[in-house]
This record gives sequence, structure tokens and C-alpha cells, in this order.
Amino acid sequence: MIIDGRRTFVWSGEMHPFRLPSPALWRDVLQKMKAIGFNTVSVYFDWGYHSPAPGEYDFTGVRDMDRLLDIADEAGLYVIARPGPYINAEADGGGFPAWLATQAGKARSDAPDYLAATDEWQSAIDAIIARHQLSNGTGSVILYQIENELASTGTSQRNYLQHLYDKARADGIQVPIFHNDKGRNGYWVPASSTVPGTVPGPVDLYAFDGYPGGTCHTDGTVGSPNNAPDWGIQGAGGAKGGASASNATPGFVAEFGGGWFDYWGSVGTYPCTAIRQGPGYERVFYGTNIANRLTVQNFYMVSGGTSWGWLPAPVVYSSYDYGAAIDEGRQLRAKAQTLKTLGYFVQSVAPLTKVDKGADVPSSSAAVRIEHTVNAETGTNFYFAVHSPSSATTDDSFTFPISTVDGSYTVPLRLHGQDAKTLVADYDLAGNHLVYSTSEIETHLRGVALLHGRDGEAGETVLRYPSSPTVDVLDGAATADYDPTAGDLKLSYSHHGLIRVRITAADRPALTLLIADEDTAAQFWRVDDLLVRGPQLVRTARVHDGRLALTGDTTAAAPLEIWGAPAACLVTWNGRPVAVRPAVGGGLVAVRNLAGPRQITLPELTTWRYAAESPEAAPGFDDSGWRTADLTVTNSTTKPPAGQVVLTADDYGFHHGDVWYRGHFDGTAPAAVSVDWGGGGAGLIQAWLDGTYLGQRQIPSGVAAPPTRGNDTFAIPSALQVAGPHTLSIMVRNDGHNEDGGVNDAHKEGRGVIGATFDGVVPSAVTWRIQGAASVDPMRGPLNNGGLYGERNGWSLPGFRDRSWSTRSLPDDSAISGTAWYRTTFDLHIPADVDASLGLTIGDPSVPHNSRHYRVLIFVNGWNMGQYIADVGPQHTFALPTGVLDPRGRNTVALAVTSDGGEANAPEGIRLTTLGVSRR
Ligand code: IPT
Repeated sequence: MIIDGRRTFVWSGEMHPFRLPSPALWRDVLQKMKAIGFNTVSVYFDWGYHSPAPGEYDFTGVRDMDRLLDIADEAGLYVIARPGPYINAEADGGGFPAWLATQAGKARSDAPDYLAATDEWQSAIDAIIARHQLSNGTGSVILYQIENELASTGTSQRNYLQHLYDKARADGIQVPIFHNDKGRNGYWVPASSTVPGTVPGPVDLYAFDGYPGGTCHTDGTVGSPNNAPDWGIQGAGGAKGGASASNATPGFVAEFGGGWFDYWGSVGTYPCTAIRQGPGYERVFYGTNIANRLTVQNFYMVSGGTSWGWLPAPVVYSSYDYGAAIDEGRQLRAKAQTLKTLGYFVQSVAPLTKVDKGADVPSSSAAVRIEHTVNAETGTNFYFAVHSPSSATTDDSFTFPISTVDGSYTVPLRLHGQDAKTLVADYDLAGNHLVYSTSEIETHLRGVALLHGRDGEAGETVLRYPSSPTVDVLDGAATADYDPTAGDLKLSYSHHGLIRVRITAADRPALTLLIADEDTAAQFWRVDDLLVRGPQLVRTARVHDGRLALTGDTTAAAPLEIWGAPAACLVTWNGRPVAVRPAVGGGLVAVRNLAGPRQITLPELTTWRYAAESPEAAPGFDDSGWRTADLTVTNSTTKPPAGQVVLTADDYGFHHGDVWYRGHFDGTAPAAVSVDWGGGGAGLIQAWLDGTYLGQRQIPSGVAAPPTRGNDTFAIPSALQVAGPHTLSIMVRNDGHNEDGGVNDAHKEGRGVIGATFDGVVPSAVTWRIQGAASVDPMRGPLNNGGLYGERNGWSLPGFRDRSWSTRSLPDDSAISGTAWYRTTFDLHIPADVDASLGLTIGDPSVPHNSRHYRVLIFVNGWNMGQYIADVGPQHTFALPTGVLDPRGRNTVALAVTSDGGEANAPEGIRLTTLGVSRR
């Protein structure tokens, strides 16, 4: 893409801003994305998170997005803005506000009521996005996506997309607009596309997505790799070939797998997914994309974070770690380091942005193939070497011929395991002419080039000089041969540690070649025009008044080396002066190591205040203030049984979390009651008759696409089968609205009680009252709270006075059926220069689920940070981001424990855990 007049390889990572309620956290993640080589961040804006009710967009969340876009710009990242209205993202309702579930018109169509709603959302969010556009000089937004994966292409959808496009333009959106085509169908391509079989749409660019990398087995084992698809110039072409669907716009993959989400009842696959879609996957698959000239690539996710509160759709639990490069605790996984080498490469080697398919290049081994591309303007050749098939993991040494202006060569290379390499030939490497190298280029700047290869594998780099240059091998082992006939200087070596070679030639800028193995390559950070080695992370560099101010992180004492800094400058690290001296072969080196972080200690969480609730179960509870179920028509896709009023919670404005029902009837109580209910993934129902607990049921989990409705019968003890009046109390936990990926209004499936049948009781003789969340938290938004008694009465909030409550310690050995709360406070004294990523761990994380029938909503300083379900799992550790947590102050934890009652169904031990500690 041309950005600011420069042809730019858009290398983008996805992060979920609405999942992280903290600007400090956004800055951390965005700086890390920039540091690991991204120049762009892609963000969904979740309509449902931002809108508690029709017409309402004014809780802090929307204004926070302004801040997020500022922080992205400050971090030096372009932004791909994806405001939906429909997104997916494993978010509640696929990002739709839950109030849309009661709308008559079909969602994702041109139904007037639906379009009126999307207009409101676009007005609210476009006002923010518009003022952050790069095109008007006030921000860094470069692209705007309408809808997501709209896989229906009828007139109604076309009208709808046109409406979104026109609205965005009317709202001042000037940047190119695109849509993300689920899979590769050739749907919604710009008018410029002449490819047969495509569906034109109101878009400026065509983009598609794909998740070809594979996930882990259900037992959590990694399994074998998949084949990498050719979705650009190396592929089959045509409407369904990926980028080939649009022949006049850049190859643009709007989402390419950077991990995958995990489901209720799984064994916990995020760590495994991070390996399955780890370094080898990144090299093979992302490398294949590069060889296919996909010059706009976005990886989903690079930072998934937490689906806190009621954000998760039924298909996922609270952690949206995704096995992504930046884990939920904000730590860089090994795969982040590989991404870094790829990201630096695509941004350093400019000819990569404009290539065509080159001549076929044979490999000496049938186990390997070479995808060849050429930049016609610069003559630079790229050779992407990958196993054939690319899923193979054998150890192959082979050769292939290259032929450039410099002549013909036979190049030896090795691929071992899931691996691939992109070699560059005929290229201006920091003012020196590179003939070819079998090491990969990571980056280069004035006077320095950083190459890398796998530890122990041989490498050779050939540079051309008219006369014999001076070659000094400063570090490590390499041999140099100069061939005066061709003018070729050939360096031969085996990648190991860091090899430093200084080349000084007449009429050329002196060049320091740094040749690293992968572990060593990971120690380098490219920040603006500097190359820095040593610290765990380098965030920013500012040169000012002869002073170089670096900021970054150390996880242990670390060396510091700097290339590209002005000579004899003063260096500071996180504001403190660092003594430096000139290094061999150029650059500066710190005289002493940078310090690592101080040890931190975490308080124990043993003493808790305790109170039981669920008074709604008792017959005498006063529900006169509750909403009476009196609606007879619902727009939900699940209709009430004949003769019954509408009971579904959304119809009464109770959209998230828990909802209570009290059904009053007279006459003799029946032997059983059957309830049809909607609860989302691993949803829960508990029932009482006249205060006697009838039991609980959970929606079965353990599959990727779980059922979301239950139909359960509760037996009524004979002692209660007497003359009335009677009260049936039901609590339903709503674990999210379905996504609407199929454009079939699936988000409108009823939640809460859909219908209840009692043998012998006429349905119309039951009077129902309903209660969900009492109000929307103006700071934490609509997805923070449901309708538990404790939530309705402020028990989740830090300021609540619990001094009259009894004390208990955890682990506990008794529980009531229904909900009880445990509250405690703890003080943190994390030193100001320490970034401690903390979590809360319940029970034994090595056992995904156990036989205790209880679940917990975890409120930290009032924020609902997720749900633990002991007998479902797999999540035991809940990340507590700074911003939610105060690292230097008092914090409050409130646990809403909903149990089947009895000894074994009581909370296990709970402790604070460390997810990562660094010094900043
Ligand atoms: C793709 C969606 O676009 C994205 O929002 C998210 O839901 C992702 O999947 C999965 O995490 S859709 C797709 C893979 C069919």
C-alpha cells in the first residue's frame, strides 16, 4: 500500500481494545507490538460493549477509544479500524449489543430498524475514528472495515453494505474502506476487479481471511503441521484464490491465524496452540504469504487478552489468550521473536513491496520447493525455500540455482523441521551490494546489517566489491574469500551465537555484518534508526541534545549494545544515565549490565468476609418491585410455548449475566417442572420451589461449538406437592448470546427461561416476575454485571461495607445451594520500576476440571474479570491487568460463588500469581 507517499508493507497485529479496560495496558501492548516489528495494529470496536441501550453510547468505553487511537499513534503504529457493526471476535452476540436481540428486522440486512441502529453506532464511533485518520494529519488510522465476513450476497446485504459505506463517508471517513471475506469466496470486491465469479461490493480494497495453521488435538497435544496455502501470486488464482479475486488492489489478508480460541470444558489448549502456531508455523505460513505478495497482512490475534465480564460468546471462556504472540499476561512468547525477525525484514527490505512471480527455480531435492519473486525495478530477487509439501518436517540439505545481474550461482541451504527461509539476492545492503546470502536479512541501517540463521546451520554471504576489501572477523568464526575476477567477497560460517564481521572497502560505507543464530537474533531490537541488543525489550528511543534516551524492560541483569547512535552521546536507560564505551566494530556498549527487577512478594488471600444470598429463593421474598412478565410477542428466534407469556430475559431489558425468575401459582404443586432455557456456553440453571432447592443443571460443554439451550426437568419432592400458593424461583446464568456468523439472527436465541411446564398447572395461571441487572455500571459498562442479589446491592464493588459479614478462610468445606459471596482486600507494594503482571489462581491449574459443582464470578475492584467453573474448566488463572489492579495500593476481591450446595462444592484455595515480572 502507498502510505504517506511511501510504498509500505503493512504488517499488522490484531489486539482487542475493548477487552483491556486500561490505557496503561494498551500502551504496554501497543509498544510491545511495535517493538516486535509491527507497523500497524488492527482493532475491532465492539458495538455491544459500547452501547448499553438503543441510542446510548456515553459510558466511558466509547471515549476510551479516542485514547486508544492516540496511544496507537504515539506508539508509532498505523491502525486498521474495524467497527463492524457485526464483528464476531468470540464476543457476546458477535459484537452486537444484546438489545438488538429484540429487534424485529433481520440483522445484517437492509431492514430499516436495523439500519437505524447501525447508523447510531456508526455516528458514535465514526466521530472518533474520523479524527484519528492519517489522511487528515491527526492520527494514524489508514483503513476502515465495514462489517465482517458477510457471507450472504443478496440484494438486501448489498444494500446494507452500501448503507454502511455511505454512512462512513458521510461521517468523514476518508481512508480506504474494505470488507473481510470469510474464507476466500470472492465476495465484495471493488469495481476495479475484472475477475469472473466475484461479487462486487461498495469497497475500495478486497480483503479475505484464513486460519490454515491448525489447532491442537482435544487432548492438548500438538499434532502435525498443515500445508501452507498460496493465496496470492503463487496460487491457482480466480475468484476463490484469495488475493487473486481483485487484480487491481494490494494482496490483503485481513485476518490470518495467529492462534485460535479455546472452549469451555477443553483441556486448556492455549499453550499448545502457541506451539502449533509457533515459530515454525510463522516462518512457513507467513513466509508463504510474503512469497504470494500479500503486502497487507494482519495476524489475528497478536494480543487477545481477556474477555472479561460478559464479553465472551458461548464458544469461549474468559481467557482470550489465543496462544498469541503476546500472551494474556502481556508476556512475549517465543513466537513473538520469530514474528520480530519477519516484521523487521518486511519493513527493512523495501523491494519486497513490489514483486512479481519470478522464473521457476528448481531445487536439487524433491523434498523442497522454491517460490521465486522479483522486483523488476530494483532487480532484487527473493527465494522462498519451503518443504514440499510445506507440512513436511524432514531435515533436507539441498541446492538451487540463482541467476541475477551478478551472474549465476548455486546456493546451498538446509531446512530442518517445520521451517522456511526467504533469501535475498541483488540488493543494496546498507550501501554495499549484496549478491546473495543464505542467511536471512533481519534488518539493516547505516553501517550495520543484521542477518540470522538457525543455530549450527551453515551460511554464506556474498558481497561485491571492485577491489579487495579489508575484512575483520571481530567475533565468532567466519572465513572470507575474495574472487578478484568476479569481485565477489564470500563469507562462509556456521550460525552460532553472534558473528561480527567488519568490511571496509574503497568507495563504500564501512559495513558491520552481525550474523546471529535465532536466540541471538531475538536479543536485538530495531527502534527507529537504532539497533539495540541485550534487554528483554526496548520500547522507545529518543535522540535529543546529544542524549539518547532509551526505555525498555529487563527481566534479569542484561548487557546493552547500541548501533546507529550519534558518536559520543550520553545514554540513559529508563531515565537513568548509563556509562558506555565504543564497541569493537562500531556502536556503543554499556560498561556495566543493566539491572534486573527486584523480587516481589505477594500477599496471601486466606481470610475472607462471607455472606450468603439468593434470598429470591425464599417464598417470602418481596419481588413486587420486579418486572412482571407481560409481553406476548417476542422477536427472539425462540418463541414461548403456546399459552405462555414471553419470558426471555432480553425482552425485559436484562441482557447479561444472571437473571432471576419467580413464578407464582396456586393449586396443588405438580410432581415435576420442566424448563426450556437459554444459557449460552456452560450456562447454569438453579431452581427452588417454596424455598426448597430442586437442583441445578449445566449446559453440556467440552466441544468447540457447544449447545446453548437446555431443556431440563426438576422433580418436586412429594412433601411440596400440596395446595398452594407456590413460588417457583429460578436463576439462569446467561453465558453469552450466540454469534451471528451465519446471517440467521442466531444472536436472537432466547436467554433465561424460554418456557416452563408443570404437570397439571395451566401455564396462564402462573404469574412471572423477572429481575436481572439493576443498572449499568457507568464506568465498567453493560457487560460487567448481571442480576445476582449481591450485584444488585453493590456487593461486587470495592467500597461496599462488609464488616458485619462473618469471616471464613479458603479453601472452604461447606457451601449453600445458590450464591454466597467472599470478599477480601489486599495491599500491593510493587516497586514503581517493576511491571508485575499478576493473576488470580483458583484451585489446581494442572487439573482442567474437577468434580466440585460450583462456579465463581471474580470481581476485582468492581471489575468482573471472569468466570471459574470448577467442574467444566479449563481456566484456573485469571489475568488481573494493571489499571484494574492497583499495584501500589489496596485492592478488593469479591467472589460470587454459585454452588450446588454441600461440602464438596465449596471454593478451593485462591492465590495471587505472577504472570511475568520485569523492570522498567
Ligand atoms: C474469524 C472472525 O473474523 C473473527 O472475528 C474471529 O471470530 C475469528 O474468526 C476466530 O477467532 S471467522 C472464521 C475463522 C470463519
